[in-house]
Amino acid sequence: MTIADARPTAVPVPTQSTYQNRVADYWNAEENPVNLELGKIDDLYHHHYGIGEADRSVLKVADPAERQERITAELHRLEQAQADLLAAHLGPLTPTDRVFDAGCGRGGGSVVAHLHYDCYADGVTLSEKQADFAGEQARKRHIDDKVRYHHRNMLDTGFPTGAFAASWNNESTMYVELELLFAEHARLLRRGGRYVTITGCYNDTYGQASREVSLINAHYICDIHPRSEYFRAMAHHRLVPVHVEDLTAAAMPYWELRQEADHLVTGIEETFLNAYRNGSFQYLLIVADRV
Ligand code: SAH
Ligand code: GPP
Ligand code: MG
Repeated sequence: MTIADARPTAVPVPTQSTYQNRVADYWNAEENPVNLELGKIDDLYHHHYGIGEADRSVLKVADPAERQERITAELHRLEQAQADLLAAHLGPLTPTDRVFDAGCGRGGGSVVAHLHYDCYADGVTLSEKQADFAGEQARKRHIDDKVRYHHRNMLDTGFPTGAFAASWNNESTMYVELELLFAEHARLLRRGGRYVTITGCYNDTYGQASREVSLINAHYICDIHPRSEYFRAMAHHRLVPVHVEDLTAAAMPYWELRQEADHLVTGIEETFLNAYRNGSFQYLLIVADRV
């Protein structure tokens, strides 16, 4: 047989990869109190971590029920601060502008952006359950004319080219190949549009991914990228950084408080703290212009 005869067997390419199916299963099943109890406070449901100094006096509240409630509220305040920081970097925007929330979770980030700018927002998630939940939240707030959620792949959204004034990934870049991700953001953003990400990356200064980074990957079924890959892939896709901030120190108080929240811990807290402390992992904000 010659090479010319060796025809490949025709295997149909699935529209969603095996990996993406598994990610969707995770988010369809996810019901951690650390996410639902915090979200219930003001119906802003986040799937990201928090930043800023924590008020640790909540740990000293004598009544156990009140203590739990105060810790929950404090963690939510820190997560909200992270969402507000990201939203602040999207602007300025006008009420006719449209923004894209890539990997939107239960939808909190799009609501926050809408509250900041009164803009249109489109959130996409691989989880049908999350998209339904987020859509219901928008209906309850009577903002469903401007804030919409879609069960879609952020790498292949089907949205019109150049239609978006801003877009972001809040802790969702570690589920995709960055070259494919930034190609889609660059396509969707108009020239002069703004891209923002807050994400965890591994620190190339310390070589390859540490054991802690691997544990985090296994816990969430994700694949944390090295810091260098962000800038390389952005440069390939006309995304030029205007602001980069290492949020690692600002992220630690959240984890230190969460570690002591017996009613909310998931078991990953110590790993995050070790990863930050040993320098192998960083919490990063990147703001870029679509040129
Ligand atoms: N940005 C949100 C949620 C982060 S959790 C927040 O800050 O609250 C990660 C999210 O990424 C999940 O909703 C998951 O469904 C989504 N996700 C992962 N891979 C995706 C893909 N390829 N397309 C769309 N969403 C994806
Ligand atoms: C989502 O938060 C977690 C991720 C998107 C994956 C990992 C993020 C990194 C920065 C590495 P969550 O709020 O659903 O997580 P938890 O249930 O632990 O609060
Ligand atoms: Mg959470």
